[in-house]
Parts: sequence; C-alpha cells; structure tokens
Amino acid sequence: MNCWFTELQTDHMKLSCRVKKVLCEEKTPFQHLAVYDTVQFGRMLALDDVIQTTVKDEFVYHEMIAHVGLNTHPNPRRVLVIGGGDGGSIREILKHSSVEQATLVEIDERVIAAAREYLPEISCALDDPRVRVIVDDGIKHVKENRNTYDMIIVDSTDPVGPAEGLFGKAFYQDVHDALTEDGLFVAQTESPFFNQDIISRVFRDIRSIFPITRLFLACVPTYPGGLWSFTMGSKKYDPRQVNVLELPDLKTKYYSPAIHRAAFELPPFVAELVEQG
Ligand code: AAT
Repeated sequence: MNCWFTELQTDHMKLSCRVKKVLCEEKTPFQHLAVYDTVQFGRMLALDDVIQTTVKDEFVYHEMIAHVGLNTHPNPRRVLVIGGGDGGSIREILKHSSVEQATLVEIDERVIAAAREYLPEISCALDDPRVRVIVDDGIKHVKENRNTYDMIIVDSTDPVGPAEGLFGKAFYQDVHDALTEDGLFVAQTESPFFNQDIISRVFRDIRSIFPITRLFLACVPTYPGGLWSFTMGSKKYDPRQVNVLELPDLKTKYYSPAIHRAAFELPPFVAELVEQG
C-alpha cells in the first residue's frame, strides 16, 4: 500500500510516515482528528495534521512530562493535566502512590473518545477511580480553581488555535494561583531547533512569576527536530536538588534517576535561549 501521512513540521520541512490503515478521521468542533496505523511508529494520533503521539515513542514524552515534576515534589496528591486527552500523562501520574486524584481537562472530547477506542495502551488509565475527566478549556479551569493542585502538567498542542493561550503569561499566572503553596508545573515547550523564540519568551514569562524555573530536554523522534523541551515553574522545590539516589523505582522506559539529572544539562545553544530569556 502506498499511502503516506505527512506533517509539515516547518514551512520548509516535512516528515512522512507510511500508513497501513486509516483508523478514523473526523472534523471535531476544534480540529481535524485522525488516527493512523503506521509501519514505523504503530498507531499515531494526528490533530490538524500534526503528530500528537504514537504508540512506539509516546513513552518518552509522557514519562518526562510527568515524572520529573512528580519526583521533584515530595508529596504530590492532587495533579492536573491540561490537554493530554490521549491519557498518556495520566497513566504515568498514577504510577506515583502519593497521588490521590488526577484530573484531566481536555477541550476536545473527541480526542478522548478516539484514544479510548484506538490507543488503549495510552488511554488505559482513564477509567481508574482516582481519575476525573473534565471536558473544558484548561484556561478557564485554572482561573476557576485556586490553590487546588500540587502539580499541573500542560500537555498541550502547539501554540495555535485553542492552545495559543496555554503559552501566555496570563495563563502562567493563573497556573501559579491554581497551585498549592509548594506546587509546581511542567509544560511542553516545543523544539529547541525550530521554536527558539517560543522557548525564550515562555522561560522569561515563567521566571517572572515562579521563584524556580528550569528547562529540560528529551528525545522524541516524531516531534520536529527530534529534541524536545519542557519547562518547569516551581514555587519551592528545585528539580536539580532532588536526591536521585532516593527516587522510587518506577516502571519506565526512558526516565530514570540518571536521566532526571541529565535532562537539565543543556547544550550551549539551548542554555543560551534561556539565559537570554
Ligand atoms: N500527550 C501528547 C498529546 C498532546 S495532545 C494535546 C491536547 O491538548 C489535544 O488533545 C488538544 O485538544 C488539547 N488542548 C488544546 N488546547 C486546549 C485547551 N485550551 N484546554 C484543554 N485542552 C486543550 C500534546 C502534543 C504535543 C505536540 C507537540 N508538537
């Protein structure tokens, strides 16, 4: 079969994957949603023709967006995920025994439905009794819930359409206020090769609100450039001060205590982005 999915990763670069089967395709009120079965990466969720997650490499992103922060906070009990309707971040959060409640606030209920039907390895934890699924705009949710969460994960699409506000300073202030007094948050913050302006601006904005701001990196083969950034804003705990020898043994494939430490070691071209920021 000669069928290919192509993402226009930048205006001048495309990534194509051979598709075995189109499992679903629909226009939701928010975006074009598709799930493909690809030869290289297994099942793949795409929104507006941008790869969101694949069965073969999702573990890197979901482990890193969840465990670095959860292992920085000594006792995360209430955790919020904004976006992330595939459920991958929720699955990782529930590996932590301290977590009593994990709330998912996803704007597009069709993403959750598609993940439940076609991506069971990723969405499998959504029915856990500790999970609360809310279909709503994450921007509104943080405004309406003050002093509520120990950790917030911003597992969002790129900063266009409904996710644009999730990269803005006003939103980071609301995230700050939705956190408890020693809370912290982690957001996916795009590619150090192709989104340098976003990384610098976001880092500067978060640093103006949170006493501790840190950038860390992971390799995600299906995201533009293959190297991905995450930014943490924390009220009290520094992820670089964590005693990695005392971290719990989580069943993970990318994250480890050594990776926790190493992820903050930035190549000079990335360090420069946040120093200037
Ligand atoms: N877990 C990896 C998958 C994602 S999906 C990001 C989700 O954010 C999408 O399902 C989208 O519907 C949701 N979303 C977008 N805006 C909002 C909002 N304002 N409130 C709540 N949910 C929202 C992340 C992929 C990263 C891709 C990097 N290229």
